Amino acid sequence: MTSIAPTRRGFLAGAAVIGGAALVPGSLWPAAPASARPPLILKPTPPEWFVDHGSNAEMLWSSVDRGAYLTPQSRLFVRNHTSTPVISRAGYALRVHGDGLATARTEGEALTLTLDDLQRLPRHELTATHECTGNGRRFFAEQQGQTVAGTPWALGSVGTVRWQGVRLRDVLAHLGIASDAVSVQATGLDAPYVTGGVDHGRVRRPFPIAKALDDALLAWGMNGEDLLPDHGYPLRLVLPGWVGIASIKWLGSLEVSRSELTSPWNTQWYRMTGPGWPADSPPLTVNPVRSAWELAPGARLPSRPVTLTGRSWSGAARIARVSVSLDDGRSWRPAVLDRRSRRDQGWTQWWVRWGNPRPGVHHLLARATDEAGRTQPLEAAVNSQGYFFDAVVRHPVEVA
Ligand SMILES: Nc1nc2c(c(=O)[nH]1)N[C@H]1C(S)=C(S)[C@@H](COP(=O)(O)O)O[C@H]1N2
Ligand SMILES: [Mo]
Repeated sequence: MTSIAPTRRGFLAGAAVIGGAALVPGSLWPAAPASARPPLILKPTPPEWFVDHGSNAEMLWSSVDRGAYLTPQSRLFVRNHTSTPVISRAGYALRVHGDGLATARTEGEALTLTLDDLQRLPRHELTATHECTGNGRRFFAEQQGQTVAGTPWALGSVGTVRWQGVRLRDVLAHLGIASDAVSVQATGLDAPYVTGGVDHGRVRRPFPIAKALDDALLAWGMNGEDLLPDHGYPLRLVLPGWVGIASIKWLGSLEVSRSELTSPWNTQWYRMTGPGWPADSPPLTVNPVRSAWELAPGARLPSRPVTLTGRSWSGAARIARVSVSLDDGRSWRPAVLDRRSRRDQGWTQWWVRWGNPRPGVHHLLARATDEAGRTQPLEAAVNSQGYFFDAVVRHPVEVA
């Protein structure tokens, strides 16, 4: 597709309205009225930084600043089920209800908390890696020859950011919860998700009270800035280390319950399904171990010594070691970890010196192990929705 950055996304959204125009070279077409159709993502997503997957935008690893530990908000991937809503702080309030509150409340009589109310509670900051469950999905096909459904992310639906907000446990302590509360359901304020002719309602997912009382955060900030609309302004949930879907954006309500809550986002999606998986496989929670090189696929390198860099991360623990192979898996050696830069539950940066790159196409491999002893397999467990591709990715480069 021709690149028409930086307004490409807006152009395509408009072009779709005038009928198939997105397939025609851009320059011949008049600008569609800006009001024709709201864009799916609001921040700029130029092709030097992002791959356009419609309502989702993938960070290009080749665009990552090797000197920066945190992912700037402008560079973070976006994953929207529908489109980014614009919500004003002034009109915003979080609704909390359910029979798991100390004084049970129905949805109709929910407690409400404004952002000012929340910001009077003790503030908390946390660095964590934020990642979509489907990160790496395209490698099921590319590397394992398997057909799976979903956005064909390479490895760029991930970032590491510092969140600012309040702990959910402080909010729940403030409101008072029942001693036998077991489940919390978070619901977004974005449009109901309709797919295959079925309206599944608003994006929502339940999680155990133990996670709510552990490290869950209600975040209004990222890297010291207000959240951008695309990332959940004015308030989102953050469940550190867990699959991205758990961190509900534009948080509209929390239901606290004495019984297990469900939603299609933990029964139908974000579970392992397909041949070989049990019908009652559990909802996915903690992210696996993954690694990426800070290079474009097929990057051209000169045939002289070069330092290559990358990052590894895990939802469960810090990275203990990373092994790399520069010869398609024949020999392995340790990468040098930068343990000083990493913080809290963020990723680990590493580098390796390649002393004698010979002309030709090579595959670079990186395999990390976390401090919980979890390591990347050589083959990922196939599942029909393409979640958790955690295998070592063969990254092609061309030495000229
Ligand atoms: N309300 C709402 N929350 C949501 C989503 C969504 O579409 N709507 N997408 C989820 C998914 S699948 C992911 S991976 C993350 C992406 O967060 P980001 O777009 O801020 O990177 O948000 C999650 N929270
Ligand atoms: Mo996701």
